[in-house]
Order: sequence, then structure tokens, then C-alpha cells
Amino acid sequence: MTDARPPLTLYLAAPRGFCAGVDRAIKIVEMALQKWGAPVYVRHEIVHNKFVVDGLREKGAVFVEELDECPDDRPVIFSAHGVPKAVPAEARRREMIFVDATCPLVSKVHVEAERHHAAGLQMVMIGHEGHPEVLGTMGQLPPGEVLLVETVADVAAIEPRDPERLAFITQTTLSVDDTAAIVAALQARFPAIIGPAKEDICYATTNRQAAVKSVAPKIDALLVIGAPNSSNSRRLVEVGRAAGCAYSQLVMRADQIDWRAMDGVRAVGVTAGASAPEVLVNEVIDAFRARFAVDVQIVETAQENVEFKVPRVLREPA
Ligand code: 10E
Ligand code: SF4
Repeated sequence: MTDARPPLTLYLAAPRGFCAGVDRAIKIVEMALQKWGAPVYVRHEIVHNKFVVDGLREKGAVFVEELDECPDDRPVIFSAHGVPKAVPAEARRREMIFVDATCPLVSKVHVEAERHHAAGLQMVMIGHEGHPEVLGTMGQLPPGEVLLVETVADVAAIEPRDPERLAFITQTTLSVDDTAAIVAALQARFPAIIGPAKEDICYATTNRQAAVKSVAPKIDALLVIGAPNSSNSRRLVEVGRAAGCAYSQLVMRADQIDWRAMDGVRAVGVTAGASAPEVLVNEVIDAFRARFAVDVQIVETAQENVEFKVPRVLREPA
């Protein structure tokens, strides 16, 4: 029998999906539930993915936005994006059990900020206003010590205390290319500015963007599996577009695919943000298989073997 389904090549970007920080953060919630039983409170979505959050909620996690929504006598976990210094300080004051699931690569940026501040430098942070990672990183230092820039245009508008005594840090999930342009603008305006060797964009962000760039020239459409509040996932959509794939769309899962837009498509790219589980990638591939004769091709641009340990308190018996 001939296959009536139209042929389609599905280019699967690698690396994609969970990074080491997300993997660790989810494990922390699961291990906390095992150790202390339900409910365990989680301040902010542990990672920006509804599927992950719903799954943990079913196991007994209670998601809140602020610490004052948690009782004193239940454990609380801080999300992978990091928290302002005032949050653990308040948890300590209330004598709460808390576990910090901040990704070690975000914590590294916190430490950088503190180090520069201790040396008397004012900070410029490149990041997205209101994002929890940015609030957490800026919240490591007293108000006014971190100036936020989101765009090249913002660089012209900031008014540092002393242009000779400045350092910059970045959000970990930014677009590598957009950030390079902002760093260049900062260095042009403030030649004395100190920064990390490149920026603070993490390995996972860098690798996922590179994989999308490599897939983009081969495809008619790109689907990025991820949530609308997931910064790194949204950057992948933008990277796809900038690399020449005009139809680049974020989808949380298969039921959000616009199949009319897939009419006539012969090659599609699929990737997933750092907080999107692989089951949702498989769900998307299966949805394509139901409509097309799919040939899956993996486009691998890097291999990852990063792993982060969970905090000691969770490795010890209750
Ligand atoms: O919105 P983000 O991309 O920062 O978060 P996410 O939860 O989608 O992915 C994990 C990234 C973290 C925790 C920030 N470095
Ligand atoms: Fe950590 Fe990078 Fe993952 Fe953020 S995206 S949790 S910084 S590894």
C-alpha cells in the first residue's frame, strides 16, 4: 500500500531541552517531597514550564510567588532562576527550612556582582526587566548599585556614578548575538568597564542557540517547545528567525501547533527550551508522524555532560 501522507524531514536540534540547572532544580523538589513529605512550598515556578509544574503539584508541591504565602513550618524551595538576598534572609529570620535551587551558573553571576561591588565598582546588568533571574541578581546588591540595560539604545541612557568604575554582568539566557552588540556598545561608551571573559550566558543557552542556527537554513518552519514565560525558549524563536527561518513559533506542546501553517512544509526544525521536557518533544514528533511520512534527522552541534549535585541537606537521611 502506498503512504498517502506527504513526506517531511524533521530536523531535531541537539542539544535541546533540559539543562543541568533545570534537571537539578526539579530533582530538588522531588527529593524534598520524599524527605519531608507534602506539602513542600516552591517560591515561583521551579522552572518555566507548566507541564513540569503541574506534575510536581500533583506530587504535593505548592507553588507561590512570595515567601509570605508560605507557612513557617513547611519547607520552601527557591526556584532555579535565583532570588534576591532578602528572601533567604527572611526565611532564616522565620527559622524556616529552605533549599535554594538556584542554578550554580546563576549563583556564579551573583558572586561576580558581589565581588565587583566589594571592589567599589557599580554594576551594569544586561537582562530583561522584571524577569525573576534579573530581580534575583540585582537583588544581590543594594538598590542603585545595578543599572539594567536591555538594548543597545539603553546603553546611551544610563548615568553611572563614575564611568571609570564600572563592571557588567548578564542574564544567563540572553541571545548570544544581541548581547555581543550590547557589550560592544558598553565598551565603546565606557572603555574602562570590566566584564567576564565573554558574558555570563551559560553553556546550555549558547549550545541551544548554536543548534538552531545550524538547523535554520535547512527548514521551512521551526517549532520551539517551551513556555511563553521562558526567556531562553523565546530567544530560540528569535534566533531561528534571525537565522532565516521566517516561520519560527513557540509551542507549549503538540496541541498548539497550527497545522494550517504546516501545509506544504517539507522540512521542519524542532527544538526545546532548557525547561521543556523531552516527553513533549516526543509528543510533537508523534503529532507530525500522524500527518506526514516523517524522516527524523538529528542535527547535533555539541555534546553536553554537565551535571550539578543537589544540596547536601537532600543527600542526608531525614
Ligand atoms: O525564563 P528562563 O529561560 O530564565 O527560565 P526557564 O525556567 O525557562 O529555563 C531555565 C533557566 C533558568 C533557571 C535561568 N538561568
Ligand atoms: Fe543554569 Fe543555564 Fe540552565 Fe539557566 S539555562 S538553569 S543558567 S544551565
